[in-house]
Amino acid sequence: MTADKVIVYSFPRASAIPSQSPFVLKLETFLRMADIQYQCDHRSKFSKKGKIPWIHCQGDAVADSSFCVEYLQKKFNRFLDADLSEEEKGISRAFMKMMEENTIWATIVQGRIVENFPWFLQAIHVPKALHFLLKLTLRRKITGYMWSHGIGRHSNEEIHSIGETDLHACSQLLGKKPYFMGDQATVIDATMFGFLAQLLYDMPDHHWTTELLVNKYPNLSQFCDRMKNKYWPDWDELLVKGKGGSSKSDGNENNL
Ligand SMILES: N[C@@H](CCC(=O)N[C@@H](CS)C(=O)NCC(=O)O)C(=O)O
Repeated sequence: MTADKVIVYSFPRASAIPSQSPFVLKLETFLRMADIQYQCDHRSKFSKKGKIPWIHCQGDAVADSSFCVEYLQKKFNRFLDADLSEEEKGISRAFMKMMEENTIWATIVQGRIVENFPWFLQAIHVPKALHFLLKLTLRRKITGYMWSHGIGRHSNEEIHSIGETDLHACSQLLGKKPYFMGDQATVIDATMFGFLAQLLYDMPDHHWTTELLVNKYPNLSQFCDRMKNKYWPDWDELLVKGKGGSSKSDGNENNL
């Protein structure tokens, strides 16, 4: 790996989407939008805070995707939100945090881990022999997070309605615009893509969230396709074919 490149620590690539972590997909999308060179380390190395993603850049280690985006904007002088008004910045902030702290649990985590754990294990290519163990460890840990958050205390129907209400709000905010804040892509678009793309491209078959995006909120699915085509021309090449995610590093991914 080259020392002057940003290194993104992440999970192995997956077969339906370059990263099944919405936070990694958000960060990589931001790097591509800002035209910053980066390389991924897919060995599932967690940050000191115990989370993925995190980055190394010119001797600095930065953990948390939002702190990474903040740091990178300053470091490379690429302020994607520079033309937004203070009101637009406030709206962006609120929607990004809704997605990262609320919608994620009601849609991605509920849909993959709580309701379809066997599908999830298959999607991350875990051998069958380990399924029971992971149900006792990983699934239990994540349902514990949901309990502590509070959302895990609701019924499945209530959780779905929270997710749908959030997605409705996203669809309303986007409206007919190409990007969430207008004609130019800004930081909120990286975040929205990181999360909505999970729902559109990598959920169990006919999942209610995918159906919502395709049938009820087509502006959101068109947004995902637009972002994917513009910033991820190498999307298909990065997908893992066959068994097992790629654990090698891949570089120059943002050479568009
Ligand atoms: N706020 C963090 C959230 C990152 C996050 O939750 N990552 C998950 C993977 S998608 C993780 O590392 N989970 C491990 C754990 O919570 O134990 C960010 O924006 O980077």
